[in-house]
Amino acid sequence: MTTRSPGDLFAAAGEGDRSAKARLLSLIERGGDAAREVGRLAAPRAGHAYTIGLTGAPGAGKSTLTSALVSHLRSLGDEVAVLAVDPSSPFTGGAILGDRVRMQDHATDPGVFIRSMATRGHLGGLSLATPEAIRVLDALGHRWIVVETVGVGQVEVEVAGKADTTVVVVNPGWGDSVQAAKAGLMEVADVFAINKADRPGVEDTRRDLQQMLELSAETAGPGSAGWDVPIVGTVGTTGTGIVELWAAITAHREHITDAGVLEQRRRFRLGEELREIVARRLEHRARELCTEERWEELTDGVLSRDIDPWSAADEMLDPVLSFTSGPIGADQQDTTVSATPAGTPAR
Ligand SMILES: Nc1nc2c(ncn2[C@@H]2O[C@H](COP(=O)(O)OP(=O)(O)OP(=O)(O)O)[C@@H](O)[C@H]2O)c(=O)[nH]1
Ligand SMILES: [Mg+2]
Repeated sequence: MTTRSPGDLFAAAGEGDRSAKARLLSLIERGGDAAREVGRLAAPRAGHAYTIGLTGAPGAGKSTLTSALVSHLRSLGDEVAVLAVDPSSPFTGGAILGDRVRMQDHATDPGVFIRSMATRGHLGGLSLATPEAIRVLDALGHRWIVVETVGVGQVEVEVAGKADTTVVVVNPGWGDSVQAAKAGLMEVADVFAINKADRPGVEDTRRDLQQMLELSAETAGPGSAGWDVPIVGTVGTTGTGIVELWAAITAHREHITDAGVLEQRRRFRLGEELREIVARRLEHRARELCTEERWEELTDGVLSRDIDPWSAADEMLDPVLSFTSGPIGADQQDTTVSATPAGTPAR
């Protein structure tokens, strides 16, 4: 395999080379210096895409619904990228089998880009790789990016909640909405899809969701102000309800755009991402500078109560922190650097 630099890959992908695009996402998946280089190239070009997250229990019909949404968007003449985040499977270097089957209809459509992503072993994992992959797709000109994540596990739900509009997919039947609530999906839902609405129990599920939404509205955070979460019945396999689902998504988009919530959400998300990068890099550096034996010794010390966790952490961090040269930013107002490189249009 020829090794092209991230810069070359970006140029090629920008001209429609799909293998270059796939390669960029592989670099993100793998992490490390190359991923960082890709991230640096993507950031100034990104900021124009709208992300739609689909999440829910395994088998709820997320991929089927995604495929139906893609068909709908294509019928409107729009292009779309799909990122299927798969936390459990090992590296696949492309589509996982189930999605390949369900997304088959779109496989040869140049207006659709589909990619599965697994991040086992990646430092920072899903929570850092997903926004990075989205930024790459955004930088390459995709305006609609659909992200499918399975809604189990704290990290997965967090990732799911980071889309601009998050659709939570449930199924009819007793208990499914309760499961969704337990998984923390009530908090991230901007739209509910009761998929498999060809089965009985849709109205019961709608009522359950409605009740839970009313309860959680009392504790809802800012971002949700004035938005009544719509509940749409869908049959992913036939496309029934897809027009309504898309209408609910675009209504939410308009609502948060008009209310200024979109910018607020994006800033919050970036703040979280930055915090995570700083934490990961600190840990990484601390592990480089503190010997493995000392790290283990301190861990044993905490176990035997010879040292408390805070003092142990201080010692682990000491070689990192002793390099600091004083507070950053406090006395540097005059030298503030613009975050926008020359030649990049303001967003
Ligand atoms: N009856 C019925 N079956 C559906 C519907 N939507 C999806 N299915 C079926 O449900 C099964 C799971 O669908 P997927 O789209 O793979 O579900 P998923 O949520 O992406 O699953 P994972 O990615 O494995 O978590 C498939 O056999 C689909 O054909 C629907 O509206 N009605
Ligand atoms: Mg799926």
